[in-house]
Amino acid sequence: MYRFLLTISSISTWIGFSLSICPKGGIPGEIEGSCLFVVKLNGTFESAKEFCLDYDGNLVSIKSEKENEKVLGLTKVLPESTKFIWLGGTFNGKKITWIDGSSAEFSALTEGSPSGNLLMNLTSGKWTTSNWNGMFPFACLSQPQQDPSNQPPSCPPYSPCPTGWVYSEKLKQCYKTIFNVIFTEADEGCRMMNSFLASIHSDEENDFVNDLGKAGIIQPTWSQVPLIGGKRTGPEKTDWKWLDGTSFNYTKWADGEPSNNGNNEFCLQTYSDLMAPFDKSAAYLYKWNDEQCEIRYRVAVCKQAAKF
Ligand SMILES: [Ca+2]
Repeated sequence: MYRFLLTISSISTWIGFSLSICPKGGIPGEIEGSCLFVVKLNGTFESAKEFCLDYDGNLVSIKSEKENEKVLGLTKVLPESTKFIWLGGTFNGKKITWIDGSSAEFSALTEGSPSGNLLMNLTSGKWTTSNWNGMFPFACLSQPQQDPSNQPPSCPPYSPCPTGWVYSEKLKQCYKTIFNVIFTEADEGCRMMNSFLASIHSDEENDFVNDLGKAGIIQPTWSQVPLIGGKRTGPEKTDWKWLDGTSFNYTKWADGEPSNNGNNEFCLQTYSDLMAPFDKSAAYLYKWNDEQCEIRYRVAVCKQAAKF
């Protein structure tokens, strides 16, 4: 779907009509060609900002009551327990500044709010502020694609990966870590970025993904080591698939795994760090464990093919 939209986008800019990169669930923004969408991942203000940049956009700015209603409407896809989302502005105690440079004539900020980054209260639609590094879902506003005829001559793309992704030249793949996710959020988050939770096909790739996902400390519990893109399809040890559809032709199971404890271990993680529950034994390091999908993982690794 995403690739399809990109293709439409390049053709339509060529014929002088603009269309932005708009993930599933996105709706047109106020400016023609812009796209407004809500991201279900929990992120800090900074990581949310970075996520929107990948879409050639910013955390959303709100210029009218109508836009405020639009954003609030989009948040209906979020779990009911979600109380706030990040908006793309900061309040210094006197005035709001939007990241994208929009004018701050409209405001729904609750009176008496302290300085901090803007959050929308999903019960009231009013805004509040946060000056601590909380994790919340967020809304992005991507910009219309520029008409190439108005642009200076372009250089060839300098990176085989989108901004914020890590490139492996040997593997010809791009990788990105996302944080604080259960499986469904991670799966959806990767897909929104035109990728999948990572599959692993060689010792080299296994090392790369583990290096990327490690915290560098002895981990006290399973939720702290990375979630990757394997999914159990049945009760047998060999009943596994990769979400990206590639062949499950390489495995790196830790001793006694996959154990399918309680017949409820349908997801796959890799011990990127030493694990305190195993007496810190290095025998498990960089090896895999089947685990429950509902655990909130500290980190998950997404993967997509490099552009060149
Ligand atoms: Ca297990």
